[in-house]
Amino acid sequence: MKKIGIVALALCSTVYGQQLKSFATITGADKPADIISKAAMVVPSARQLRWQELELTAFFHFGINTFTNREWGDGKEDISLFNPTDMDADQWVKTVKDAGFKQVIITAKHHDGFCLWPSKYTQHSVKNTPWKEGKGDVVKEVSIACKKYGIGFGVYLSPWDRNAAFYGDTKEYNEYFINQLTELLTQYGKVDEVWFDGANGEGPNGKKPDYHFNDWYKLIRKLQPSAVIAVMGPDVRWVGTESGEGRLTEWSVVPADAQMQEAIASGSQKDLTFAPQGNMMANDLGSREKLMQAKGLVWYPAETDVSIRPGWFYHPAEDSLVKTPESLMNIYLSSVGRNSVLLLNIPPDTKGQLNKNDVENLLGFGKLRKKTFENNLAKGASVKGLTAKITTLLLDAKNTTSYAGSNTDTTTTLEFNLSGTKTFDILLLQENIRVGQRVEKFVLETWQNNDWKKITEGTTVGYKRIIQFPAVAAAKVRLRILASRLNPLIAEFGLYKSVE
Ligand code: FUL
Repeated sequence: MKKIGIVALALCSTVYGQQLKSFATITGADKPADIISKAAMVVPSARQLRWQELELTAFFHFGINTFTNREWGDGKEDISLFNPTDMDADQWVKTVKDAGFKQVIITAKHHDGFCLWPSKYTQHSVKNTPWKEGKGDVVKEVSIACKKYGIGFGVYLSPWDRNAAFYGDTKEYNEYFINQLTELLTQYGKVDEVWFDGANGEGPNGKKPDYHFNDWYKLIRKLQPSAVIAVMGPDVRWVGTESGEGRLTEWSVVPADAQMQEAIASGSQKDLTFAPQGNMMANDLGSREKLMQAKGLVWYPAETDVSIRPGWFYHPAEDSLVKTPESLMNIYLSSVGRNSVLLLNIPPDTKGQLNKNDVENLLGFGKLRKKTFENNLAKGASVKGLTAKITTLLLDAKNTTSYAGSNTDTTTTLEFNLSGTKTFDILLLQENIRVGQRVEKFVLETWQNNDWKKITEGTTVGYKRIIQFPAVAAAKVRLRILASRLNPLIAEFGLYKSVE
């Protein structure tokens, strides 16, 4: 669709005494093996790491479209229609928090240009609506609720603005955009994510403005240095679908183009903006083959956005089409379980509340997920050749501790003697991404009738990999890492039984 990522630069971190960075350059002198080990040493920046560990973030699409029953407004709507009868941002945030979500993003301005906060720079905002006699501020109410419930707060600000009369004028529009962004970044406390969509239509003068992304990024880094900038931004990329399905092979390290190399060489990488190489929606973004053609490498992880309903905005006709807890669980498995963060949209209705069907299914999903993953059946297992202390690293539910194996071997076999026969149908793996993403191929086997039998297999792991398969009973299982970019660093091994 309209989301093509643009990447800027990243931070350095020290892990186990090594200086690890979220980008690397490749020179003509690098041999294939050097490129692969460089890729394995690229790590998330602090802000990317915090974001990845959230796992679940929520989107609230709310605005004039909620009241016109549309998905995309044209900017000409009568904004006196905006009048939530019982606005309750507390209910939105409490619900998602109770369902296990760790951050929210509010559509402060969608493509129609209507602002959910009383911006000084336009008349097309809540300040000119009957809601609270023009004294309301939805962005503020959401930010207050996020603080109250202790979860992250993010803003969606659509670059495409179908209301601004000067939208086609690059200079004027960018000034306007910077002013609006400044309001959002200075009036609501800490902002944890800024989400830019890639849609860019024509203004009334038939022209499309150039978006001055670099200026926007600099402003965000200055005013909210810990916020990730998503989709049309340097920190987080769009997974490429809106179905809730991520890639089976999902590398967080992808090629970046030559501009990055020049900027690093000139020592100006702090202001760097560079486009990732090629199509970020392609199926293969980070395989060995792709890396061989790269000029640079960057940590650029995937976010999977999907709506709980068919549309992004609330439509009464979709009340019966809210995704069930089971379907949300499948989405969790195919997004978070495929090395991505889930951004689930739950659109508030014309009352200004989440509809009861959405609330019920969301809480149902939260319960189902909790129940499914509350009991790691591998807990208490011993691992052949490992001490109890090392074994704990694999089973302590912490992705910060990991089993490293021999640093001269890119394969590993972990043979688990479970405490008795266990029945399971889910495998969960995590790598310690603080030191990079390495695993390329793995297989899970069980010991049955005096032989090892393959149960499931996969390629990448990254932050988290979850695979569901037909239930199997076994007392002995083994995980074989068949290929890895450096010695594999396995942070977690889990076996679970899905809830009936
Ligand atoms: C899209 C937009 O055009 C949709 O309306 C929605 O906001 C979605 C999250 O991104 O590109």
